[in-house]
Amino acid sequence: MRKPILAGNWKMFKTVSQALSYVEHLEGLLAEIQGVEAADVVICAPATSLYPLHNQLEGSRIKLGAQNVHQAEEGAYTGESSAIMLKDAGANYVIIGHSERRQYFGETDESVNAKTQQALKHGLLPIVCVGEDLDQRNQGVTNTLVESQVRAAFSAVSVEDVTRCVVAYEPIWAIGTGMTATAQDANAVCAHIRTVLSDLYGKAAADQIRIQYGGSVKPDNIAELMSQSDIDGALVGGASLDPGSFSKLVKEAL
Ligand code: G2H
Repeated sequence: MRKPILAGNWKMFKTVSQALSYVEHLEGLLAEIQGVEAADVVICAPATSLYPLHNQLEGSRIKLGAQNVHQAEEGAYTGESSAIMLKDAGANYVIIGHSERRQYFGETDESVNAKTQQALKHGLLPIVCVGEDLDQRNQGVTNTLVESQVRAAFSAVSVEDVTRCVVAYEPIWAIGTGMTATAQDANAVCAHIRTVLSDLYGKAAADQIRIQYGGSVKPDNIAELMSQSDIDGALVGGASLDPGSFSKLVKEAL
């Protein structure tokens, strides 16, 4: 009953011309996949490519996402993009609190919450990232940590708004490393996230919220991940950079 969502996170890759030729290629490949309309396919591109992609993708099944948003309406924040700007440039979704943003740009649970509220206010659908590092996993605090990240991210977010959000569970130790959590381990954390959401918003709302797994997702491991009860999609980095690989991943996910 939850529509699968496969989102490519290009990170800091691709010029405008590379982005445009990629989506042209991806569109053709997706058109050959039977039943592709059963899933949401999203490309989270660098801010520089959003508007050109938006123009090229008019009427396309491919949705656009940004990779970050500032929490203020506007202001003297050199180098940042507001929710209004991203929406205007054609983004439907925005990744918030990716571990690379938390690690390299000082994002905290508080800023993730402020960004989530700001995105929702302007009609962007947040993809809120949570996940533990290797030390935390080894200490056995994964569920506790992820629970506190989820509670903080959605603080003061209404039940109507939370059902528009996507949660991406990305264990940091599995990002770009080739190490993937087993499908069962990933599902156990995603199920815990749903329990936390149910505690906060009730079971009916929690059952509507899509939870993605992210971290070295590839065409050859997506099917097993998608067969799990609480995994509704994937946030895909490396394997989304090539349209052939990403379209194969979408096909295997259905
Ligand atoms: C995790 C993921 C994309 P990758 O960052 O969000 O990247 O698939 O390369 O591990």
